[in-house]
Amino acid sequence: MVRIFMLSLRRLAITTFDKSQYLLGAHIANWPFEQLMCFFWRRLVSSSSAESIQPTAISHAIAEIPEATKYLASNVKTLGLRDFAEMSAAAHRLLETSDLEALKKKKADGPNPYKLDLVDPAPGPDLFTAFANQPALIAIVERYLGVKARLYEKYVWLDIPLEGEATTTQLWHRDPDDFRGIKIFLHLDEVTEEKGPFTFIPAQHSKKIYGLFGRFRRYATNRRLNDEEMASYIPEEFWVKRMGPVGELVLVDTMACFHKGEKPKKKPRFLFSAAYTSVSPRVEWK
Ligand SMILES: O=C(O)CCC(=O)C(=O)O
Repeated sequence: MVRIFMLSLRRLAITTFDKSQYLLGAHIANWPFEQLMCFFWRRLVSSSSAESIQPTAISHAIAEIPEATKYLASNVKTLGLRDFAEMSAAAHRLLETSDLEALKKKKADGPNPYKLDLVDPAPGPDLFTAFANQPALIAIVERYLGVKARLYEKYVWLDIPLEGEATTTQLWHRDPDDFRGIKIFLHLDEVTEEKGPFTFIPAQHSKKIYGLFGRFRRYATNRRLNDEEMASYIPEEFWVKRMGPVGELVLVDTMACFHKGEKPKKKPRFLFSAAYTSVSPRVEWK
């Protein structure tokens, strides 16, 4: 009975939040409102006690993701990330030893055939998970989220050039996973224009069009936009393309910033990525 009551409240909280954001667009999608909603959200839907959502590593954060832009561009050295060389070497070994043709076949009929996963995204006892869970990264993420962070997936991605139109993650979108959430995109090889860089629109520009189309933060009904459509709302001069050498990374709130991976033109892009939400995200991945 209590469970049904809590689930109904959860439903109500989601609907109210989405509806109000949709109707009022950017005006209501501001920090105090989000904080208030997050506060009630976690208390309504989470079985976690208040202590279990407290950030753990926040005091060690050596950098901050600004609230206005909701992204931080940096590199592994500046952020003091450890074990990058080992993680990168392991990723490159995987690239050399993986059966890429078999991976391509496996992905061929799926929604994003161009994105080859070289590791299982689920966190596990491996060095990719350990890299993503290191205190220096968790501290920055928790400082931004304001609550304990959970790594929900990590990726070693090879994005390959394929014929055809841009699709799924190659179109402009925001992620639906939680009210606030961070993804990191870390170069395992130099990223150039022809490899299809990660591209995003900082939050202060993205939020101008939250209320213009689709239902706010709803994956299923959220329209994805091609470049032409996006340019008609937010001019290209506000788009940020992440190109640069090995070890560069960007931490982005992908729930708040429109983003996409450009279609690789000639060469594949090799990237490490990790995604963090609160411990009780609004969308639970299976
Ligand atoms: O491939 C990329 O750079 C972007 C991937 C993406 O859109 C996502 O992880 O949500």
